[in-house]
Amino acid sequence: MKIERLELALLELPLVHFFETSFGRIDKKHFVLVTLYGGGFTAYGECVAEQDPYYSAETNETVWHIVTDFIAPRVVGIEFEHPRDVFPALAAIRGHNMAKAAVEMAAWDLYARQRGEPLSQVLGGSRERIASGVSIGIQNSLEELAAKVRRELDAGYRRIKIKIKPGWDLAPVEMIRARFGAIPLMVDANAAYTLADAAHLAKLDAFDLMMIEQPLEYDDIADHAELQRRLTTPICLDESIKTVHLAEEALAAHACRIINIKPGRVGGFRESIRLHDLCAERNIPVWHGGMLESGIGRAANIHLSTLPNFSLPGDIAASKRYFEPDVIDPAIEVAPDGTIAVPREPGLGVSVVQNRLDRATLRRHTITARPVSVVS
Ligand code: OSB
Ligand code: MG
Repeated sequence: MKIERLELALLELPLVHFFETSFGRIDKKHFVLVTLYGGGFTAYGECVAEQDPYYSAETNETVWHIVTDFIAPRVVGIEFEHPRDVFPALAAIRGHNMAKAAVEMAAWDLYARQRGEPLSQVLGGSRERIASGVSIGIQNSLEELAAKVRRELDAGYRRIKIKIKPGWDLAPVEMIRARFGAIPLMVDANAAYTLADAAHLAKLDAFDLMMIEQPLEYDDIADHAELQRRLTTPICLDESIKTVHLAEEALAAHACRIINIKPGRVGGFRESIRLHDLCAERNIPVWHGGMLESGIGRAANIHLSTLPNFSLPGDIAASKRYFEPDVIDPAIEVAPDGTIAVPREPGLGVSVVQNRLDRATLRRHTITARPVSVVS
């Protein structure tokens, strides 16, 4: 498989509803889309970096820089036997997993399209449908939160996750339990607490949550281990699991009992599969995280979720919760039983609407092979 050309585009899509986490509120989604061309096929990789370095250190601008100056010269014009060889080819570049993942995931899509197989099959997955959960951002009031929870339960979603932060934690959980009973419920703090809050967080134990996601700092394994000793609620790590190696350290330290997999965070599909397999070996359930992706990235997440150890519903919901219209048509929908069908067409298996992409594009850059394909 030869990658003949790489295109970068910076897109802006309005969100149907603002999304607020402990690090802030956004009402538009800005992301970099990588398009690869090879053998007459076009493939996509949606980057999950954001405009601000709040979830992770990467931003759309660092992605643009790293892909243009360091990743493209190592992949464009190069022959790869298999997309699993792309991540190792980028080993000289430290970090920047979201930039690497966008290119690597597009390479898997290109490979799958060339073989005429759905991405899920190439990744080694076998499910035909995946279980869908929702992530509900911080709201302006408990009433608004209750209305959202009601709507998502009515739509069939299989678990509800709410974002929490100091000042918006016990009350929303208490309200949901009081009004909606024993629904599958979890919380995500996006690193908003410190170990000094351990006694406060332990009050959440009374609500029988499925898990608490990333309560403490994004690079703090030891404190999570200490916190887990003080909680009965399982800790799930998101931000902290930046590499498979860090996951091994976190599991060895008992810093979490569940892991959320986002391919962008760990450098793409190859590393996600390794992380998935590591967790399977250790009896650690995993679920697929979300980063408010457009239909392109959402489809990629669906395909990866077909692997067997994705045993809990992921943050992969219907397109219309985020974008109306999405950049793909038909949009991704959730059935009344809270599941999503895995696309069966080759590659990502969704149809990108070019004029919607064009309208959303703020900036574009094309990179073709250099005359000499050796990186000095
Ligand atoms: O922590 O899981 C997170 C969105 C942006 C950044 C981080 C996170 C999220 C979500 C949204 O929770 C999940 C979704 O795509 O619905
Ligand atoms: Mg999270």
